[in-house]
Amino acid sequence: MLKRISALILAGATALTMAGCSSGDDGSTSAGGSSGGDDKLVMGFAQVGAESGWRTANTKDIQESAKTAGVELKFSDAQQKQENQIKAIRSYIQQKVDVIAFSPVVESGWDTVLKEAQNAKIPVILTDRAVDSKDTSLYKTFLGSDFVEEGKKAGQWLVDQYKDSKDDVNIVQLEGTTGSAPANDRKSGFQEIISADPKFKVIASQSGDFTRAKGKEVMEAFLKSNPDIDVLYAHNDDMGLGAIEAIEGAGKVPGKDIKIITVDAVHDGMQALADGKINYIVECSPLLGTQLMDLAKKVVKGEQVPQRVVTEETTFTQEQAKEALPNRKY
Ligand code: GYE
Repeated sequence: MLKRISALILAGATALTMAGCSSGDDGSTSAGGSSGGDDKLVMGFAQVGAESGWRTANTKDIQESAKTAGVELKFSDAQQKQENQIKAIRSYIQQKVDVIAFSPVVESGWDTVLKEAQNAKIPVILTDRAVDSKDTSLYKTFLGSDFVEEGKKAGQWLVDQYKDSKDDVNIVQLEGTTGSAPANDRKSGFQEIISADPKFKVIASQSGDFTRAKGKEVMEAFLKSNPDIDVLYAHNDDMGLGAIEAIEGAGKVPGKDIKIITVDAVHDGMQALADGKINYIVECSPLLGTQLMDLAKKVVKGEQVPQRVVTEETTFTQEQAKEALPNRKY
């Protein structure tokens, strides 16, 4: 208990440092609450932000899983800015947490801060998104989806849909955050599959930063400059949902005049799929919390863990979405 109180004081003292790297109130919070927490494992988690339904579900799951696992969680929200995440990680190093987990907003530029964590002997777990550091000893493991595979699944659905058509298929793409692993990989996986047939043409592709507002804005611009769009591929549900508003605003019918493929399968996306406004969703599960807590405990004990833990996920058609919706957790 004493240790817990002093940890709280320490958290309070470092809140000042944290204030510079987050929106303020969510700079550093503690979850946990199980009794007898003398030797409680302390995790510092540097989240990307709150840009999408996926992220909200992921944050909730991590916070709940920490509680269940008796892990004290220090949580920060970087508002999609790498410099904020770096500050949060440095603050966790100063606080001497037992383990640092984070979901890197972009892939590049992490070597220095990861080296600092390594020098301080604090193990790091990558959650959800990858880094492109050559030195893989800078982190213990990477838990998350295979984004290239997700892009391939999206491409394969399209190839199957248009297998009997000889006409060109004009595709517009709403990319995720520039430089992020899911944007890079979902784009390349998709491209790899559709490039087998030259009738598939990506006529416009731009970042919508994984948000609904940006998805809408960019889709409006696409619609203005391209009168003949057959397909929208959005790297997440939120951008797809924003784009649906733009399509309806332009007097077209989403899901019919323009076929829509998205990634994630969060509740609002699944609802739009069941309603016929989206045609296909590739699932990306945000429920990483339980596995993350297990890995953290092992890593802190010095046990061996696999270098890569890939999340299991599926795909949904409109019919499958209707069936799955009532039991969907997020
Ligand atoms: O698909 C998107 C979110 O990194 C897998 O980030 C995650 C992505 C997710 O903003 O909705």
